[in-house]
Amino acid sequence: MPELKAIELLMVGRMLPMVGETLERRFTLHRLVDQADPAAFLAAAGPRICGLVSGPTSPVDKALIDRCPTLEIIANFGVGYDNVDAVHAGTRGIVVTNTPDVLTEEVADTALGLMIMTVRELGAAERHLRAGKWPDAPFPLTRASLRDRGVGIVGLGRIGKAIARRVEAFGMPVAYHNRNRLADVGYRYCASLVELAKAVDILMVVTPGGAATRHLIDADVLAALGPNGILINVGRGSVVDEAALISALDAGTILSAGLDVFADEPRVPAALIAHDRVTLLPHVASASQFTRNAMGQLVIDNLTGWFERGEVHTPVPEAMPKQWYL
Ligand code: NAP
Ligand code: 8YV
Repeated sequence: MPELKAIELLMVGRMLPMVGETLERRFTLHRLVDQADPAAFLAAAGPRICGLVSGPTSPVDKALIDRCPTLEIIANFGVGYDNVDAVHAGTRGIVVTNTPDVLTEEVADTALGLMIMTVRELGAAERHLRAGKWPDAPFPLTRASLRDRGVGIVGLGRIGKAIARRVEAFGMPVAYHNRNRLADVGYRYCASLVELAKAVDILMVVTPGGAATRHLIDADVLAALGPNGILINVGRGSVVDEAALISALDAGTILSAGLDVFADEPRVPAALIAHDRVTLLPHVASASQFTRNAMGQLVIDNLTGWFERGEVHTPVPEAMPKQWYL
């Protein structure tokens, strides 16, 4: 077995402490955020770095990857890996891993919570109570209800399917849009997003980010969703054209929105914060100790498995180990 301590890893950005603490005990771990001069550090240590550890707020672009000529693996903390140039990593034979499945149910739970909060204006109702307004007036009846509403899921993958199961249990019809129609589900498939938005009252976005999904939810989709329509986004902020969303909320083109993700996190447009009907969460869909620890353990297992046995649990398709193709 190779001596793991001889292997140098670089953590890009901040991460759950247990990941760094465990990796530090097994490997030689450097943290880019601790370097006084990150560029000088990379120039000196890049040639020795065999593994990168990244998270959604830490971009791993072509330039960073190429600073590390002996890089073997990029282990990303998060199922979404739009922060990593996985295609470039793949062309260099570098394996990229993410953290699917272990967060699916948690994210689906949060998506349902966000949907109910938004539809029934529960955040605003709580603010009404805390502001001491209840003795003067009851909180107004909500314009929307889950009754008589259909849910359209944009991205019926692992998390989308877990959301769909929960929505079904609420007695609400489900439709979906993916690039590919699924053979294993009975939900209505809409080949276009506008068709899906016209067919439902709640649009639930749970696609990956990146160039292929940028601004999928644009002014046309919001217009198709209509004045009773509600947009929920637990995928990536980049999937929604935020300027078009703000205009649609201002104009009453749609009723409201519930957002866990934003285009420029952690910055959230003031125009969204000002909308009382909009429910805003600070990217917390997977953020329980239970689930984040499971994600962290998967990062550790992928790195340890790779350097001990040349095996990983969860490679992404663009950058898989060679033996997976055999
Ligand atoms: P997944 O199983 O890969 O599902 C992704 C789904 O999106 C697939 O059904 C895919 O179907 C669809 N899709 C991809 N590109 C599309 C496009 N251009 N147009 C329409 N549909 C498209 O991934 P997952 O595990 O469910 O995770 C989904 C995403 O959720 C992650 O990538 C991440 O961005 C986000 N996420 C957010 C949080 C949070 O904290 N808010 C937590 C976890 C995950 P086709 O390939 O057929 O199009
Ligand atoms: C992040 C997520 O991992 O998995 C994803 O794609 O967006 C989240 O679970 C989380 O924000 C880590 O910081």
